[in-house]
Amino acid sequence: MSLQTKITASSMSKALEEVKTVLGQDAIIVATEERDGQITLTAIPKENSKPFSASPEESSEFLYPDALAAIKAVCDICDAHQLGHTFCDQWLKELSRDFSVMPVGITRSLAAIVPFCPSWLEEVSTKQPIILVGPPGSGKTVMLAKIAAVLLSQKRKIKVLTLDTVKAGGAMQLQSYLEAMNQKLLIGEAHLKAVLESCDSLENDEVVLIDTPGINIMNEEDQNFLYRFSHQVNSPLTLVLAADMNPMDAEEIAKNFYFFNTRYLITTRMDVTKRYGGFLSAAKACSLQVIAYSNTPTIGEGLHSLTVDQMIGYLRPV
Ligand SMILES: Nc1nc2c(ncn2[C@@H]2O[C@H](COP(=O)(O)OP(=O)(O)OP(=O)(O)O)[C@@H](O)[C@H]2O)c(=O)[nH]1
Ligand SMILES: [Mg+2]
Repeated sequence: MSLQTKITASSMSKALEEVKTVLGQDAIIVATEERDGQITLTAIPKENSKPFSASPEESSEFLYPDALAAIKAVCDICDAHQLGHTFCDQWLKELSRDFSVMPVGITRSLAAIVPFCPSWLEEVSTKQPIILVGPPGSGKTVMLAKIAAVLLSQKRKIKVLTLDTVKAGGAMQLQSYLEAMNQKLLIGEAHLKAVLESCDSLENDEVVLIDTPGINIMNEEDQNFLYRFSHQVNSPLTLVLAADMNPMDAEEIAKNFYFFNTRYLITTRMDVTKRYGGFLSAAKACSLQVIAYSNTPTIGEGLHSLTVDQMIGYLRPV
């Protein structure tokens, strides 16, 4: 039986509202269509989406002598990092599956509710462009330059496009980072089609990188841009979120981006906060794969993959 529902409305925001009313706040858009000024969204309820899985090795550092000590550790972490009740309840529920073996570890259960994908950058394929999206000022452009630097250091070739012709100096910012790496920058939507088409014929080691303007998801014009853009690129997008966002805002923003085929998450500014509830809540709410983090504005350093063990290390109180 198909659980897909089609909703048609005269604008994107009306269609989204209707989808949320009919299928709930967490509904997932699987297809979009625009015809005669009408928007049709095909959506499914959250529980029918495929979850990502992860089963990391348990680090001996994060083992607790018994179930009670492990429960206390998880509750303390959730408290310290402003991870809400839903997050905490789901983590504890998952943790309870590990109570039959002593000592009790807490990493497997975290990885079961937040998908970590630390090998992403090594495995990134020529066929799939890296497309960074996110709210204004979240660190997209600096992150794109960091990814470019890492790929070049791995002797891979890059093709870089920015669509940020909105912010004064937006393209120039990226251009100056790329000039330091002796790389060209393509600027503007006029190049998008050709760049996307080239993905099929690129050599194995070449990767397409696309930077986008800051998107305020509360703004209808920005929503329309994201709708058109995600439709045109037809590849999963990567959300860049600052780690110092509060968890409720981060989750709401992630849910809105998820509607538009956003499937990966990079967090920036890990150096300016000690509370990491924001991006973890966002990742869990939409099963976004956490692929990397940044902890400095300096381009040549501070792009790291993130394993679940490292995450627990960050979360545990010193
Ligand atoms: N401390 C710190 N600052 C960062 C980090 N990443 C980015 N920044 C700073 O955050 C600010 C915004 O970074 P950008 O890369 O320009 O952000 P953006 O998302 O491209 O911004 P818009 O294009 O305006 O939407 C800049 O001052 C960066 O230097 C980080 O990991 N740590
Ligand atoms: Mg930018």
